[in-house]
Amino acid sequence: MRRIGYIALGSNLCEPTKQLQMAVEHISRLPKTRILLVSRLYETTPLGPKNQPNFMNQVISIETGLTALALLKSLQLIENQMGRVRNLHWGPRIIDCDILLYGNLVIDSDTLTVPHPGLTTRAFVLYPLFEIAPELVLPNGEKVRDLIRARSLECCL
Ligand code: ROI
Repeated sequence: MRRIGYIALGSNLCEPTKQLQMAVEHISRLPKTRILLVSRLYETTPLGPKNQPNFMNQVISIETGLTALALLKSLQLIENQMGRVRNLHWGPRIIDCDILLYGNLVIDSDTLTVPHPGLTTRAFVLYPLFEIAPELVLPNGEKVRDLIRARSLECCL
């Protein structure tokens, strides 16, 4: 079964713009997967420790025949191939590829939570998501449009 997925990308190390480009290229080469839409890049101030560089953030949509778990594993492999090292919690990173949404599925397992728990509160995710999917409705019925409007999110962009 093919589903529409939304992936958030973030980087604040080693030329973040290039890292995001490379991540999109890697994702475009995944089996049974094609990229539908790519948001522009958003420069954002870090959530978490402030003594790190600003982030570049982006959201893309894909159509994929991979299962959610296979997609997660593939994205983790891409992160590792691109030199991501997991050390500081909420520290700087070369690349982050997070599954925001996977079709209309709600997944709450040890390894994967979808929709992504940060989706509804993080401006650096909501704005690029809204750019490429202004009419998007979450599995619980919430509209991305309303999340941005109602919370009058402090804009970190
Ligand atoms: N802050 C911003 N602005 N963008 C991110 O992608 C991001 N990713 C993270 C933490 C460190 C929580 N902060 C972030 O993982």
